[in-house]
Amino acid sequence: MRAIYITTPIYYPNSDPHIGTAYTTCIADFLSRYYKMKNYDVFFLTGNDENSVKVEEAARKANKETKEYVDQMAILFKDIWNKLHIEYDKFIRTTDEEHVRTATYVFQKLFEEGYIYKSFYEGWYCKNCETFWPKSKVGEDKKCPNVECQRELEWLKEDNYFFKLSAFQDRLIEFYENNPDVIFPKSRYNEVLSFIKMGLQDISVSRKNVEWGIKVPFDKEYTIYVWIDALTNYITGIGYPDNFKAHYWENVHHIMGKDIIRFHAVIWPSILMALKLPLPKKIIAHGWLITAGKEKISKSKGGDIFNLKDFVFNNPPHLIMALRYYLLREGSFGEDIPVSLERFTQIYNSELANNFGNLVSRVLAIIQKNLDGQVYKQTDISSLANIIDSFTSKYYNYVENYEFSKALEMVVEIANILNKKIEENKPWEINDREKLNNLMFELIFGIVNIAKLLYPALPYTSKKILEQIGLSSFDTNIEKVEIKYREALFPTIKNIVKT
Ligand code: ME8
Repeated sequence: MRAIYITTPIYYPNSDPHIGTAYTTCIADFLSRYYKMKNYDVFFLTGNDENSVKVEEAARKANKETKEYVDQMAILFKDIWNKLHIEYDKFIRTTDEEHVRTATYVFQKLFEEGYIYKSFYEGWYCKNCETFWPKSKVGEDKKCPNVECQRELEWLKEDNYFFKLSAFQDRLIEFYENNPDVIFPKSRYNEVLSFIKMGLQDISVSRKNVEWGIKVPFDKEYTIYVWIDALTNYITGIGYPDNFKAHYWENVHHIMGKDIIRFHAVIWPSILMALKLPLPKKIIAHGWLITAGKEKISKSKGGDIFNLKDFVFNNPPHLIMALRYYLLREGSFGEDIPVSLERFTQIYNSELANNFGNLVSRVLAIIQKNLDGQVYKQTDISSLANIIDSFTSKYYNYVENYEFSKALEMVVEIANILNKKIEENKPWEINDREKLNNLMFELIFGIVNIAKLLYPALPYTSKKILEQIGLSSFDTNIEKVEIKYREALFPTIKNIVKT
């Protein structure tokens, strides 16, 4: 059985997850369920990045002990992911004992191998972003170059531990030139490669006199820089070093927003080379969800019109499925995607309610009413099966190229074909029971295929479809179906959904 390891970034719990965080997590869940459906041995990791100064600050603002605060936030994140039907295999927290052990081990090992050394650091530092900025990026105003932040930078002067990033420049260039498909999309690949070719500087990997964080094992005055700690989560998650599940590591797919591609495509592979571990198979960077005014939706600037937390706690599962569908169906993966409640409602009504929902409801109603709730396979259905097969292989191709919207369009196409079949054959006018059975069986066969292909995006809906027709698996080799009950999958919504 082929294995695959899928990761999301670990999120800073300095505020509630929002629609942008949900976007990455839904994509990872889609891929994870897709590969499970294709019988891969999947391990899906998500979690929280807790050892950050901004998390400590958020706890202070909330008048809580940092530990108490991160514990509560971890519960909230898990609750929200559960509501969104995110089926992760492990939720990692960087305060977990096993992670502290791994991060410490990694730092020690890099030091022993000569990749970490102590030196004097002087330069611009943003406390909020925990980022060291090169002089070339810093303007006259000495504000953080991150447009979302723009806080005052501080001139940091301290002895620090450095990681020899510069030593990996040539090896990274060679790796990416030989493996141009590791980074998706191509535009990010080009960006990363030209960044490396401009020359890599060694980076500071510790902070002095910062209390909250993992201590440098051989010098307790220092904590390990949050990004080194955070990136290490991907190997802690699968047991490194003592119980390392290397078969997952061989095929790891890291998914993230474009904002953090350089950490993942430059620093992380260098650390892996230093540890003599294989490099990631895929580094997949999506675009940002943006507001109507084209601003990135973010914790600091807001803009989450869905208000994720309220949305998932106050809406029924079919609307939560609709949110997943909307995120996967809208825009083009890799590009920025404007988010609007109008588009959500439009997609909901046209594709979920009027296409899939209506199809299932009509077919089940006719079978219940005119065929005593049962249909049997009596004729050859290979002509429809072939059409569906061809859409299915396109769907597989699209998913494996991260073209989620086009993949879902293939399912819409199958539903269109089935709906058209109903309109053309007018089953409500067919009196011949056998003829009606054969038509309805074909439609049911199509619906089972739709349920299967919708599963990665809409797991709840997909199971509801199977339940209603009394099946327990997506095996499309069916001989007989008996309708168990009928319930609208997506009742039409008239206005923009308000929570
Ligand atoms: O960066 N659109 O955590 P973070 C799409 N802890 N995705 C968005 C988004 C938006 N508007 N806003 C956020 C960190 N995201 C580090 C990561 S990993 C070793 C450490 C998503 O809480 C997107 O995946 O700031 C982005 O990369 C991530 O949230 C940043 O989350």
